[in-house]
Amino acid sequence: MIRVSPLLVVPDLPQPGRTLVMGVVNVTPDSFSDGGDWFDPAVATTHGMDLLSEGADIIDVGGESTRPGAVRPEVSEELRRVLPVVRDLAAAGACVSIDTMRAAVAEPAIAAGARLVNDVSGGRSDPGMLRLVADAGVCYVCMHWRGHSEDMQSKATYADVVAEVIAELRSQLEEADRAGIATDKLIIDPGFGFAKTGEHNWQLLERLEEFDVLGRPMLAGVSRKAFLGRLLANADGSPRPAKQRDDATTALITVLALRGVWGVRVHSVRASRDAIAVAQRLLSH
Ligand code: PMM
Repeated sequence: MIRVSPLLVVPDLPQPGRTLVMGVVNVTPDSFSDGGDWFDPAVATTHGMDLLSEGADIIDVGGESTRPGAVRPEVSEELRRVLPVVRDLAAAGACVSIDTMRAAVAEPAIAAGARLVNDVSGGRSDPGMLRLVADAGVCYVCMHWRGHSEDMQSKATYADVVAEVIAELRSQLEEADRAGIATDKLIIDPGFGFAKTGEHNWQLLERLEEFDVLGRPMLAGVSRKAFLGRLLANADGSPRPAKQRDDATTALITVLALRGVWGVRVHSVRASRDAIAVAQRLLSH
């Protein structure tokens, strides 16, 4: 049987008593799997409401693509994309997370109702981010990160990926602590696909329980990622297109839920909830 970590909880965020589901709303023209689908803020808000009705516990709103090679938008453009969506979803009662590396985006998003800052740089991109989160008193996803998308894959070199990601996350958590973020507001994320090859991602998944040493709940973002596309490659070697990776994503969500992961960040909410229900049933005895 798969080893199961205890299900940790984060005060101020939903506590459904199972792995929680964070539904992705990318208000971007260029995200790798759904770029352009929800680029209009009104369409993005409707999509967020649909994900809520499918059972999402948190809606993660982002306005910057982090696909390898992506060019960063201006701050004003990122704000234009995300703020109306955060405001309208929060006003409708959703628990909203803002996916940004910029304090200048996180601050107005928090004012508009976001309760969680999802910073894929884990405080390494914007020197003002950790202090802002500490002062606002909101929860914070601290993801393992080695650099911006344009050249992050050149940094995917490790002797032992699991040990190094844990060590680097530990120092990012220490910086968050020094900035004044309360420990119980911190969530870790190994950063699947960020400065990692497919093989690195599989090793992290195989040895996920080693992250228990950090003592914090884990969010995992594996949905539709390229390592699944390569696993499911066609006979000619071409990777499976992103939108046809949802079944494999769901299989992996079952494994993550059995391991007691705190939350999963996914595009397909209903399927993930079903996978988690299966895992919950197996874990209940
Ligand atoms: N991956 C993406 C964006 N944001 N946030 C967290 N915490 N973890 C992730 O793995 C993560 C993220 C990229 O995926 P997308 O383009 O489908 O949003």
